[in-house]
Amino acid sequence: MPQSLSTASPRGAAAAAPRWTRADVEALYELPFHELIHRAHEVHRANFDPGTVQLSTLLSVKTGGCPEDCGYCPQSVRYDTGVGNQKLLPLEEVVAAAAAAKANGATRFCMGAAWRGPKQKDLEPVLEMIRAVKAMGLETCATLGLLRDGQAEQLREAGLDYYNHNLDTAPEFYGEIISTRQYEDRLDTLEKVRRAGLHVCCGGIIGMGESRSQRAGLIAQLASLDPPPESVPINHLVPVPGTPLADAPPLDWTEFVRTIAVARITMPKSYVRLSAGRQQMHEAVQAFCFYAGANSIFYGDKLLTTGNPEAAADRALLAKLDLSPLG
Ligand code: SAM
Ligand code: DTB
Ligand code: SF4
Repeated sequence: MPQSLSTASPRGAAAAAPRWTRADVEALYELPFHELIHRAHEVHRANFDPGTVQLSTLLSVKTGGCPEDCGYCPQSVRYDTGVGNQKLLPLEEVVAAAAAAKANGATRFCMGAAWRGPKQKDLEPVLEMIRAVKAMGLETCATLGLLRDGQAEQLREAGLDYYNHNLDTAPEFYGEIISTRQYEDRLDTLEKVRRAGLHVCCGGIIGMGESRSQRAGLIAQLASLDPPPESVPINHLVPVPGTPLADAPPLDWTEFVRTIAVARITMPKSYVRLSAGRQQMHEAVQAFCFYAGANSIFYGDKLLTTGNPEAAADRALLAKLDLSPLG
């Protein structure tokens, strides 16, 4: 067993910026299932209150009509998914949704737009939304695609706390899922976000037909960002009819739980979000994910265009598991 596995720390743990190689991460995946989630839970307890889960509510402020060709995404203009091309939501609707999210117990409000990236004229009204949501006492998050120079700074000045921008999969699998942009473009935006002083929310999608080694490649990339993202959304593919990944091969649930555990061990101080795909996931699997170190969820009956468990059902699930929302 490599040295790194006996201590649940990466090679060169004494160095300022630990790096996880793909081989290190693959070795974690290979551990016996219960050994892996036991280790992940220990790391979780050493870094977080294991009885607390952070709640983020999503709102799609600009839905559909996206020129990109991401093979998983119902919002691409290239796929016939029944998602139309809608205009940017008016500020009042966003404020009303944020107020409802806050009243329901969410602490963070995430605004998503189906853009390759915002033009300056697109950004202005989103800055207004961020100012308004921030003034309500919520943490703010936005996911708007690739950013140009200066845009991350404008978002920060408007009161944005987190920018979500996912690497989605391993570098060598990326080209099989998306052709309209490169992995490097995503890394470049993440760098801009970090330099502007925003918190980084960056994760990926599991279950797109990638191999275990490619799942490990994604986690190694995320864990090697310097510093690692504060928030790591692990999405289970929601297969949407009309998208190229509608018939992706099913993923065994243990592989998803392993991914959560591996994310927890390699990014011990990050919030690991059990993200898309919970509506299709048995509660028992979600419970395993929480035990393995997931400590954040999307909360509210909709993700961007697809469903999510009802808020009341999630409150009941958390209560059954004696988990409390982060206040
Ligand atoms: N357009 C922006 C972008 O691509 O960064 C922001 C919105 S985009 C919908 C945000 C993320 O949603 C994607 O990076 C992907 O991880 C996730 N996502 C989209 N469709 C999904 C699906 N069918 N299942 C799981 N996750 C999905
Ligand atoms: C993330 O990692 N997952 C969220 C959020 N960031 C923006 C989006 C999930 C989208 C699932 C498909 C849909 O609802 O359209
Ligand atoms: Fe567009 Fe984002 Fe969907 Fe890709 S994931 S098609 S960039 S909305």
